[in-house]
Amino acid sequence: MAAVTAGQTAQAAAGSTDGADGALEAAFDAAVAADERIEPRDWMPDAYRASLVRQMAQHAHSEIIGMLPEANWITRAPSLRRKAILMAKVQDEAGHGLYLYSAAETLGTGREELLDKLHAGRQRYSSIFNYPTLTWADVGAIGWLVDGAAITNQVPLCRCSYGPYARAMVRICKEESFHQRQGYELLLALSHGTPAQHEMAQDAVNRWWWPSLMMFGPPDDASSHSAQSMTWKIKRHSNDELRQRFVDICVPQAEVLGLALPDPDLRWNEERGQHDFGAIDWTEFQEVLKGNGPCNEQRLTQRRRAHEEGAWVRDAAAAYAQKHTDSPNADAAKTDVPKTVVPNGEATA
Ligand code: BYC
Repeated sequence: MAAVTAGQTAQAAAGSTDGADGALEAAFDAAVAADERIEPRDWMPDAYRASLVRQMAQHAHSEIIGMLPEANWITRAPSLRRKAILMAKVQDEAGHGLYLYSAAETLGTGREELLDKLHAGRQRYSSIFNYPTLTWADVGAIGWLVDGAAITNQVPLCRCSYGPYARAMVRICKEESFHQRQGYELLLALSHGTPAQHEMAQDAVNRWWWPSLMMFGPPDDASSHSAQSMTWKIKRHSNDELRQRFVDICVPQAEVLGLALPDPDLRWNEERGQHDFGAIDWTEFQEVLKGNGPCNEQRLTQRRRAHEEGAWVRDAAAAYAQKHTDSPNADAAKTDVPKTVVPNGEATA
């Protein structure tokens, strides 16, 4: 963002007058209105920073908790090909978590602090990961519906006003597209397989459809953060707008899959040019948010255990980094960039 410089940020930190604060806020508002990106060293309102940390932390936590239900199926994947694909997908989710924790760090909130809050149950992760993965078809339903909903929600986040979050989302969305396709292809194979496989695919879709619609958050009139987040261009669309977009995308895809969406009220509305759909059970959503979903306790217990069991990896990485910082050759090592040989034979740094 050009309008508010690092110098101005320093001035604000040094204790500016109300007038100077007002000028910084006006410059921030103008930058957001002009669709410029806000960068880590730019001045920003405290509430903007806090809201971003809240959303980005929840998003990062969802990525790493989201690894758990699918990872359950790695050992039971029905072929080597399916196992390799699923392992790659689960690894991608870990990577997404890392991009997002790093992006949150640019706002002055460390990964340790965020993980502590997750493990203490003081920060949220997506409601969707509190449902069980009962059969292999659930891996397909998660890819098609859960990753599909995630993409619908996240593509607009590539234009989020906060630069590091927006840039992280570009790569995440590309990878999520691959995830969605793998789920769709898996369900297509099952749906056109034996009657038992078809039934398994239909059962998975029946169980994941409604929770996927809840991923977009509460209805607009109950969404406490939407209005402010949209003014700040953190969010570009409301929860209900994105939910509707997702339903409209899924209906023709379900037809190609040969699977029914479990909603008797789902039908095309000629006048609106969109699908009408049935009422969502918001009581269920609130219960899951309160910690009373089918797997809330199991997910958090597993996550805490994974964190404890990974302590030796963090310790080893820290010891390795320290060894290289202390080494007399540390400075030389930093400038010793390996050379890459390009096909025409030239070596580049
Ligand atoms: N689950 O004012 P609202 C993925 C909370 S995909 C739990 O509308 P906002 C993945 C909300 O935090 C999933 N909590 O909030 C996919 C707030 O509570 P607090 C992750 C929810 O922020 C495949 C309250 O309800 N994606 O990672 O304006 C494989 C009121 O809501 C949920 C993202 O996080 C929910 N579904 O809008 C692996 C995308 N919905 O904080 C991984 C980024 C709402 O006041 N996030 N709440 O206590 C967003 O776009 C927005 O935060 C939301 C909610 C649309 C989710």
